[in-house]
Amino acid sequence: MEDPKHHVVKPYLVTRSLQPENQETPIQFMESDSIPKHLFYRRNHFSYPKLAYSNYFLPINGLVTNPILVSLQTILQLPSRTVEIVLECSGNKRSLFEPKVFGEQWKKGAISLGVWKGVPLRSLLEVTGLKKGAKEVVVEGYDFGERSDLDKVFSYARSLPLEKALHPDTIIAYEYNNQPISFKHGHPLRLIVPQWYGMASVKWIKQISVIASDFNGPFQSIDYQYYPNQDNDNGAYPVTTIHVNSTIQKPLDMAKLNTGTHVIKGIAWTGKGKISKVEISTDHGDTWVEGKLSQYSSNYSWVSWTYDWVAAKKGMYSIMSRASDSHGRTQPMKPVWNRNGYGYNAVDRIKVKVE
Ligand SMILES: Nc1nc2c(c(=O)[nH]1)N[C@H]1C(S)=C(S)[C@@H](COP(=O)(O)O)O[C@H]1N2
Ligand SMILES: [Mo]
Repeated sequence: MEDPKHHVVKPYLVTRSLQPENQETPIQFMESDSIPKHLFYRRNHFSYPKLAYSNYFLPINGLVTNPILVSLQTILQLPSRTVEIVLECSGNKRSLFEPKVFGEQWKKGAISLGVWKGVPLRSLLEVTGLKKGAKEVVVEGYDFGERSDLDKVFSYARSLPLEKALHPDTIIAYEYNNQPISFKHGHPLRLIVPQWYGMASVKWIKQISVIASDFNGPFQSIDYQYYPNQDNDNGAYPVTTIHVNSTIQKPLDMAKLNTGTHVIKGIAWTGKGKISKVEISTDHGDTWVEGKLSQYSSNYSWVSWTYDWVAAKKGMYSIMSRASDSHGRTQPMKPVWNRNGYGYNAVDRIKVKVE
């Protein structure tokens, strides 16, 4: 007898670059509401860091009354918090911008969903206390390297305004989906910032510092800014909250289908409130019908949606999905173009041929 296990067909990460390693989740083939760690997209600016966990301590310093050096053991013993979040790279769907922009040419899979467990950053800042004038909390990772635009070595570091740093759901995470975070996703500790694009969720935390001014590291003041213009930096503003968005998972783009009923399905998510509706169009956006939304599994998760489409006539169809959230935000027909290609959230579209 043949072992049927030999014929199980599985999805894999899709490689965008190897050095550093950037890979996307095969989002079209994700059925569940949680992405297993081996299919979680990977976004790195540098080579993976080398660090010794055996004697890992986390320093928290700067404008605090009691600077501390916390051990991993101590962190694991503090009261924990669990958050299920959509982590989306702000460059997700960058390849769809027109005119095209430079950078990782992500398709639709620089996004994942799963459960993180850790200690609220707030709890640690309650231990250290904050001095007067404290404005931002800088989180630095262990990874570092050169940048093409500056002749110095930088580590990956980002700051949060105090308000976001002190939100109870902003956590220093040590587990993903009930297991220690895997190395490539930030072991032993990574920051998790719900509702903000992924750049905020710093992996491999080396140090946390409280500062009195706006942090101006290059991953904050040069990268992760929306630059509206091609030739100058006028009007730049920082990338923060995730835009309202949706992705069609089925059918696949350019699929050939029979006449008959087909389930159109996908996911929708937002960084503000919740998804209130997803509309689907099968006629180039002339008419729209509401899809059926699944239950929210938690405050910050995505929702799945479906629509039973009766494809009666042969021909080519353009299928679109358009999500709206409880803050009155709706996906625009055209994306807001910006030089670095962040925050793409135009209505999602595919084409199919019914024959
Ligand atoms: N230390 C460090 N943290 C980082 C990054 C990085 O390159 N180094 N990339 C950021 C970006 S841009 C994203 S989208 C997420 C990706 O997290 P993942 O690789 O676990 O998917 O991590 C963020 N945190
Ligand atoms: Mo990202």
